Amino acid sequence: MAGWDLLLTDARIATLAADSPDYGEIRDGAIAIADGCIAWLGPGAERPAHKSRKTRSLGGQWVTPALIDCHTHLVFAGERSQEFEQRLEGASYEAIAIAGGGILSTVQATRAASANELFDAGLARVKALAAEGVATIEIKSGYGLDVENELKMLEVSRRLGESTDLTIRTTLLAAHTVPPEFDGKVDDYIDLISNTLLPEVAKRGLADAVDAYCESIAFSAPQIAKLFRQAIDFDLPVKLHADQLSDGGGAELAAYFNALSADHLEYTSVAGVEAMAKAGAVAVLLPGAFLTLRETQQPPVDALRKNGVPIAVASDCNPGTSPICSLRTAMILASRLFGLTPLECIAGTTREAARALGLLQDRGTLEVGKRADIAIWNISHPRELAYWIGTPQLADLIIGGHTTRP
Ligand code: DI6
Ligand code: FE
Repeated sequence: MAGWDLLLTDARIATLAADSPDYGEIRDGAIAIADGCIAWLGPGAERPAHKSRKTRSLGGQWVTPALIDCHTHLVFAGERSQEFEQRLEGASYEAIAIAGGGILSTVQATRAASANELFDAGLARVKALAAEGVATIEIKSGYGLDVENELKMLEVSRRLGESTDLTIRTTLLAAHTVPPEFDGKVDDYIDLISNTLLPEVAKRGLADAVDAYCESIAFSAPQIAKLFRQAIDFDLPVKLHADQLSDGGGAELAAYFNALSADHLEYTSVAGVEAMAKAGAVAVLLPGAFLTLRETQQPPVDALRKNGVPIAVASDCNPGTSPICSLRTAMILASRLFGLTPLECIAGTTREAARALGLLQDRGTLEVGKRADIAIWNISHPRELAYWIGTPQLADLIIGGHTTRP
């Protein structure tokens, strides 16, 4: 055997492994890393005698799986503080969208921006997330809304993955809203996405999944079903913005297509939750959007728990409904606004977020064989990660076995 590359000793490990109780704590633990993966992990006293090129004592610091932000729209140009102000003066998100503002104003800015401008703006946001311990980020398109600009957004997202140590997963969200060119011709737009854009995206390997916005101000269930059938033909998994502003049967639609996740879910019914449970879809809760839209309708957290639906938490970083480039803030808000326990918040940004991206087999928990994506914290218990507001607690971030200083 070639030996280990790095050995972490004297660690308090929260493995978050699904079959461990609570945080999966290992006291006085050690983690051995080889070829970017966890080669051994357990109580230090049981560690096999094995050579390691480097050894680092953590002096009792806590480690968790690196965090995963499984729902963001962080590649965009411009900002929407004016719309934020309008909403506080009484206008609703839907009314602003219908009047041509909302998502469409970001579409205008994003179309006008060069790939390099979008890259620079995206990189700053990726770095902000990494500074809090995030090593994997999902980024959606959806502010281009034509072939050229959706491809531009996805290419920029791929470049962010190639230019940083982080893993970036990309999602085609061309069905985010109807572009002005297709006003009154929604079915034609769905055809363009399904028959022209999607095949090109699949051919060039630019997306890892396909998403859509199921809402009265966006797309109907039959329109999305048409797109999802095509996605599945191209072997792309689907996910859905579901029941955010009204119960449009989004959870049921996502379940029908075996979606990786259904996201938002404020208005989802118990029947929708049951359908998700049967399909094994993850519920991605987005408290940043709930807070910013000053929503009062709570997602059905108790029904999700009762039915055993896995719950993930994400930032939804976007300029309209969640101008929050901080996964720690999303965890904190999920505890305060939705009543998630600290353990649910942490599992929701590690294990369940990995599950929501279809990546649980190689990340999201600290277990032998998984990627060595490890966050080292200055805390006395992991529950503090959902407790302190505005307190940086990351000591170090190891990605693929290497220390990364974002
Ligand atoms: N729901 C959201 O919260 C974001 N997209 C979506 O479908 C909002 C995107 C935006 O307003 O720019
Ligand atoms: Fe979103």
